[in-house]
Amino acid sequence: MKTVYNAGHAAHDAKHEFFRGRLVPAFETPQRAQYVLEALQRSGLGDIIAPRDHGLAALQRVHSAAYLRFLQGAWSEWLAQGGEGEAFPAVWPVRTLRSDVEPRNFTARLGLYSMDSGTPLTAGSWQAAYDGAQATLTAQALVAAGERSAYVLTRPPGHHAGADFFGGYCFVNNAAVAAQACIDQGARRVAILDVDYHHGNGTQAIFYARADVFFASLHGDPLTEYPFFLGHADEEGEGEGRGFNANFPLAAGSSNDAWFAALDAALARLRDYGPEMLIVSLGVDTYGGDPISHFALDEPEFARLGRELAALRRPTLFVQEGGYATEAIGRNVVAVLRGFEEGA
Ligand code: SP5
Ligand code: ZN
Repeated sequence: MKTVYNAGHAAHDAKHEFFRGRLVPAFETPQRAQYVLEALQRSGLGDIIAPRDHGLAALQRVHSAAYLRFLQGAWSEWLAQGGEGEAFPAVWPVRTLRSDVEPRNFTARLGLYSMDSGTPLTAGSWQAAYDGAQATLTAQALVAAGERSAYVLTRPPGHHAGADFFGGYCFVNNAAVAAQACIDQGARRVAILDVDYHHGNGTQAIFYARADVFFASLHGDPLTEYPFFLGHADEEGEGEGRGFNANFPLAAGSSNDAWFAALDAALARLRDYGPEMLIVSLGVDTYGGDPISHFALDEPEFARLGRELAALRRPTLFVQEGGYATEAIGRNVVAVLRGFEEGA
């Protein structure tokens, strides 16, 4: 399996995030990708190649023009209004406030285009996220051209980013960009399976009213786990998309047996759907040792995940999402990809 590596990822290097009233060291760090890269190099899994630039148009297919303009200019605006350090949102248009009028004030726009205060925007955030989407499009093209599978090694991750907001460490929704690229190349059915610990609220929202992209997600129950405000089992899609969204929330602390039972249920839905391509939002924050998550997967379970995904027999694109146990993330990702190759 080839890896497309976004070597520009380290341009996004947030040092801190807000947590319980303090700035704590960021969990989503450049070291994460570095460790995965080293594990891949040791694994002999396949070539590690550079992205080709496919341009901005594919991002505009899933994100609003206003949001992308905001991201591109955000850092210079932040500096211009006296921002020091990393840009943290501080005010949001919640219920009863208007989000249909874009304020001129930068702090207001930072809130309008975000969902949490845990995702600092830095000097290189846009460039790293843009490069990550290009890496994803490069890998999507490989699979569309007949490769059995490909893996995108990138950060920041993408699945919390919606059409017009960032959050959950995510800025550009790579999995959504790839799915839309498949559709724009003529696919009629694409599936996204999100196995990150956190519900992929951005991806779900982007495709919620559509039948051409099936979104299925296994995740910590939003009653207690981030992103809290989406990811319940009764979210089944709307309009033409009704029946094409499937959530499998699991209580924090769930066993591996419970997790694989949910995986089997999700895979059954995807098998019935019959997608032309499978896109896997591959977060490995389901690892038992993850510092911000509460499932119990370990190397053998990650290998089993890979084998079960291969059994779907679909061209498969893996896109890196979360995973914060830095020293274990490489081993866990390699276990999934190796398991897939064994099963393929
Ligand atoms: C892509 C992805 O996995 N995003 C996850 C975003 C989670 N943001 C909330 C993190 C809360 C940090 N909790 C710290 C617990 C320290 N014991
Ligand atoms: Zn996550």
